Order: sequence, then structure tokens, then C-alpha cells
Amino acid sequence: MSRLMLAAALTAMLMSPALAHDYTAGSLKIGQPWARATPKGAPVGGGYLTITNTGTAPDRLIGGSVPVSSGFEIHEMTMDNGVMKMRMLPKGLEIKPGETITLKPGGYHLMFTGLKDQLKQGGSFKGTLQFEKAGKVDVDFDIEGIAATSADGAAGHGAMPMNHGDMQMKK
Ligand SMILES: [Cu+2]
Repeated sequence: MSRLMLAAALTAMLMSPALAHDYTAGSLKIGQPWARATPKGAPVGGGYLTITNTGTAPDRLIGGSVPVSSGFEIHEMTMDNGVMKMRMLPKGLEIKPGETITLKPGGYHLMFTGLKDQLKQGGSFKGTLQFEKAGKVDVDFDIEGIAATSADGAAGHGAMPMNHGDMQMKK
């Protein structure tokens, strides 16, 4: 194989979604953090990931930070009489022993408030998650399409791009 072809093959391998980023912190396993691309000028962005607790004691995601935004909140989205409502979880998100929590569009999510840069599909950014027991965990968020519903970038059937700015914020 030529040097050039080798380089191309290596690049393809490194970019392959099969090599998803998974992280381990104590008894927590964190699967492929990702974020949705945002329209230009959007004030907020959404972040998603899975957290599995393989231990015997509960832990709690209590916060974090990303350099692309000034704020970092943990939110829940629920349907209330046919209206999508979003609320901040001031105590964060508990992960019970043996449980896997999936943060995904339409459910639990990270909310990056005071977004400084547009999140562009295909890019990535660093972030830090803060857990009550496992402490701080550094992760990378991959930026998927604006209507993506999962980390592999697939847009779900009937996926609805969410604009948090239009939603009712309930404190
Ligand atoms: Cu939100």
C-alpha cells in the first residue's frame, strides 16, 4: 500500500463512527456524547449521551461545562397536555446501580446556554461532566445534523428539529 493510501485508510479509520468515544469513570460508563448542530445565532444547544452505572451505589450527574457556551444545565423534556415542556433539573440526574440513562432529543438532555459559537455538523468540542461520586470526566462531543436523533447521525422518522428558544421554560 502506498504511503498516501495508508494515510487515507488511517484517516477513514479514525473518522469511523465504529470507533465511538466511550468513557469510564469509576463505575460509570459514558457512551458517545454528541450535540446537535445549531442554526446560526442560536442561543442554546443540546447535548446527549448515555450513562450506565455498573456499580452498587447510585451516582448523580450534577453539572459540567463546555467551552462553547457560558452555561451548562441538565434538562428534562416532557409532554404536558400535548405541549412540550422543558424544565431544568436543579439536582441533576440520578443513575441507579445497573441503570442506563439515555439523554436524547425529546427527553433528558444537556443544555448549553449562552452559546458562543455555532455548532457545525461534523465538528466536535470538548466538555467536562461533573458527577457527585465519580467526579469530573472529560469527554468529546461530536456534532451531528440538526435533526439527528442519535449519535450515529441518523435522523429519526419524522424527526422534528427542536428550537429550544420557542419552548416554554418552566423553572
Ligand atoms: Cu433544554
